[in-house]
Amino acid sequence: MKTQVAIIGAGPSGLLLGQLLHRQGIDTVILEAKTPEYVLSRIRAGVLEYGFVDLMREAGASERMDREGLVHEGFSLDFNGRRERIDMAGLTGGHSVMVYGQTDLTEDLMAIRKTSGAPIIYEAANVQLHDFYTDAPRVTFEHKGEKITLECDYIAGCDGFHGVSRQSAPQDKIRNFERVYPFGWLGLLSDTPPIEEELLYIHNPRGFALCSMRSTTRSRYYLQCSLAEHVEEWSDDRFWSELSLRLPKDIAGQLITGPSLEKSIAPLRSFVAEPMKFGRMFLVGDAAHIVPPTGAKGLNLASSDVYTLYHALRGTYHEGRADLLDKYSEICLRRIWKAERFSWWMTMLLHTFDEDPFSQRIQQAEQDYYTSTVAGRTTIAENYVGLPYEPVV
Ligand code: RFL
Ligand code: PHB
Repeated sequence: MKTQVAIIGAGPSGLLLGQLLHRQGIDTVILEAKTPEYVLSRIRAGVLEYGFVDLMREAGASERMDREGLVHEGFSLDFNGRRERIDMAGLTGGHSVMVYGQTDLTEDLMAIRKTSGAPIIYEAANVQLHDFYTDAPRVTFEHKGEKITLECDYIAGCDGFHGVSRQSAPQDKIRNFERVYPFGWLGLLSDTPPIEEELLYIHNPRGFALCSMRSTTRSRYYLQCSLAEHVEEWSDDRFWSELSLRLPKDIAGQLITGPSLEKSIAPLRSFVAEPMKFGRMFLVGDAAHIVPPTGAKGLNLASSDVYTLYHALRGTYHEGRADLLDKYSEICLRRIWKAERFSWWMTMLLHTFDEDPFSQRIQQAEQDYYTSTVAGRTTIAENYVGLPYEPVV
């Protein structure tokens, strides 16, 4: 089997990259370890930066998103009952975000891949990357009991944090940066109308809470929880009563509860691997970096990596610009570290820590300062809508 770009992983990164390259006449084969149903069962992101929205349009994959996605021009922060709205559009010259679930977006990209006829192999087992420091990289895998070799020009490692691509990089050539946080997020999805029209991030002595949504009839809520807790210990009733206790008092009565469609706990982590290029193998999205979800940046960073690799590959194949791929890592990392900083900072600003009194007062001062000045609110707004993508030239 032969292709130009072998893509490992059919999450949003791999599918979007595949579609953009397909439209440029560049051949790809996508290898995915799981089934399509499994990939779609993971409930994750919901907030898309305008840069991601534009890239979905460029990929010709935006029809349903443009029809059903909710454009949000602001969101609110609540500090123990003191509410501050961040007017994203007003503070950034008109930028907004799109609320549209990762599940729907992945489903759209899967459907387009199917229509395009470009190959995607689900349940590819024992995927291994070879010879990516030569001009003839290979990927081997097993499918339906058969051992298959895929020859290619380049490998795009879009296989998430636990994938094989990052692990295949030579250990003496990679450096990892990491921070773990002493809590997780317990998420619940339900077919109930959202408590408010916009997202609400809540700092409360009982712990952080987030009111988000997927549509006008489907809500997504999160609670800060301890890492020792198990999801089975959280009945729906327990979740709703804890959320009510953390909601601002003036709106707690408006909460509409219902049976959960999904409930899960995610640990919070910051992680970056440097570099993101190893010969002819490139790390993309969660394969290279993780952020705590407080800034809604994970999927959006995957999108800017895809944008950069797509433009570098297009320049290489269509204009003979071999230099562009060498810039991939540095262009991506400049944006990644800024999003890492914002996600870390939002996490520190909004969660409840078991901290000394001095640190607690500093947190209060940060909350106060950043929301009471135009400069502070602008900083939050411009990071939340997404910093601009760097041109690949
Ligand atoms: P994914 O989505 O993990 O997809 C990787 C794919 O690779 C497959 N794979 C393999 N395939 C072949 N061989 C192997 N050896 C393989 N190993 C793995 C996997 O099965 C999978 O299908 O990575 P990708 O595409 O880079 O996408 C990243 C995003 O999924 C992630 O950043 C976001 O979900 C993060 N995130 C959020 N991001 C946002 O931008 N906005 C948000 O509002 C937001 N909220 C969230 C989030 C993540 C969360 N969790 C659970 C981590 C909320 C939560 C709770
Ligand atoms: C979500 O809707 O899943 C979501 C929204 C905003 C975040 C994190 C997650 O910061």
